[in-house]
Amino acid sequence: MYTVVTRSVVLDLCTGRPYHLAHPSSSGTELPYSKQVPQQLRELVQSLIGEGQADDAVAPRQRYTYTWMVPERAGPGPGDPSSIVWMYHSHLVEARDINAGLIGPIIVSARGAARPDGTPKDTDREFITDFAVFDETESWYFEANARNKREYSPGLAYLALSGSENLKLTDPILRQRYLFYSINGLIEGNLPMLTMKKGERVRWYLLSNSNEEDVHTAHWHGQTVISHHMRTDMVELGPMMMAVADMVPDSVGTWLFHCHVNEHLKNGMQTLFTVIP
Ligand SMILES: [Cu+2]
Repeated sequence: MYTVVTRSVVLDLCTGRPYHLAHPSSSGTELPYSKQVPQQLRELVQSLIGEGQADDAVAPRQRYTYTWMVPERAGPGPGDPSSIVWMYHSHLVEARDINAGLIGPIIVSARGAARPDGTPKDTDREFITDFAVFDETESWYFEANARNKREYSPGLAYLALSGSENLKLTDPILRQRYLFYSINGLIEGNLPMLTMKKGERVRWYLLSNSNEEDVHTAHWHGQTVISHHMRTDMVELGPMMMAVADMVPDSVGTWLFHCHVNEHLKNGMQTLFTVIP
């Protein structure tokens, strides 16, 4: 009785590195896809990370459309809302790929529950928010930027040349300077205003990233939601978690939406949303 549709995501690599996309589970069986790669790329990936994921990769400056098959078991379960969220991300070297920014959502609606454009019929508006502590010292681009003396101090460039993965162990204070407490990659309320009308059926899809600091409590001011069959204004997210929350906003105004972990809020994991009459 649930959705069997095909969703696709285009990976258009403008970087000098190979990546691939996959579902968060190690097996990828919840949202399977199939892909074959050319021999030359297979050899490149094998040289980087071994045999296991060679077929998943996309070569630098190549474009590939991943198509996921969506079996019934990947659709909303009994008692779920009419649509749920999965996550895709690169995992050639998972921590570094994700901290370079390759992560995103896939929304699956129940069979018959979606409009032609894929949006669920029983909602008026959807928002996707990724609560992420990006660790720039884990990004592939940290060393490159340091080498080019862009954005970083000469001292940091020297450290980066010795291997950025060591920073976490050798200089946690320095690493802390390059943690970004973001929502959808933006900090300190720089997300474009999330705007909705009073009385609309608003569905929120929430994600989190995978660093050890990615333990979040998403909190809406001024409204309540239903999530996990509970009336609340908070949704708990552990590393790489996904959640859905339904809101019918009833308080007109501009409100704060933020992580309630003090250190995260203080460092910018907050944004605004507006409810118009
Ligand atoms: Cu948080």
